[in-house]
Amino acid sequence: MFSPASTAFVVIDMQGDFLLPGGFGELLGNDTTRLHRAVAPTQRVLEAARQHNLLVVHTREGHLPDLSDCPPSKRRRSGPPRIGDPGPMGRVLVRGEPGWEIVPELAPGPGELVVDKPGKGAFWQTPLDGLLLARGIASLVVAGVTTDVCVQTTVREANDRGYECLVLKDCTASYFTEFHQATLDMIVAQGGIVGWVASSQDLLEALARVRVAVA
Ligand code: TIU
Repeated sequence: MFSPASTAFVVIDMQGDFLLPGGFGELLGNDTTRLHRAVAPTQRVLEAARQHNLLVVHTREGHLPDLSDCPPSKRRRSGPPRIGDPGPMGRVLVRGEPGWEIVPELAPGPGELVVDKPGKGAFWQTPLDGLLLARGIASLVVAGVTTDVCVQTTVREANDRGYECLVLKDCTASYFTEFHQATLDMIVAQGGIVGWVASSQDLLEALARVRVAVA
């Protein structure tokens, strides 16, 4: 049971480096249109989350300009171009560079949390767990990219910390269609071993019912 007061909407890494032409993802040979299709549904849920006063959390994957928070193993396996190398959108996955910014359609609003993370998971070396606990959050509705990398890692981290997670299938996306579906299947397998999956429409309808119930 997800109650709006104890639910956060978590939007993972909706950054130019993953979503836009000229970003890291495309430089690695990926088709960014596969990811960009998650932006419009996520925008609709973001608007609804704001209307219903859900806590909204945005995450950004990125590294310090001196790359001191980037394990050499991660950098070695990150390209070419590698993390920190120059590209059309600035240095790849470096904090403060144009490609690291969240895309304008999903820009964080006033009062929303923005969590910078050096890893794939949003809990590793970030204050996220403490921020959620301090606000009484027990459930996460999750959007973002990519389903099989940062979304999956974050949801597994959250599950181990006791959060109920609902992943929105049309608000997440992968460069690999089959990995997107496989990740969603893995999450709900064995009675929800990692969490739950629904469409953004399911969530919007549920939120509308809550509003009727409290009106
Ligand atoms: N945010 C995220 O998923 N980072 C990645 O590196 N994803 C890839 O799919 N490469």
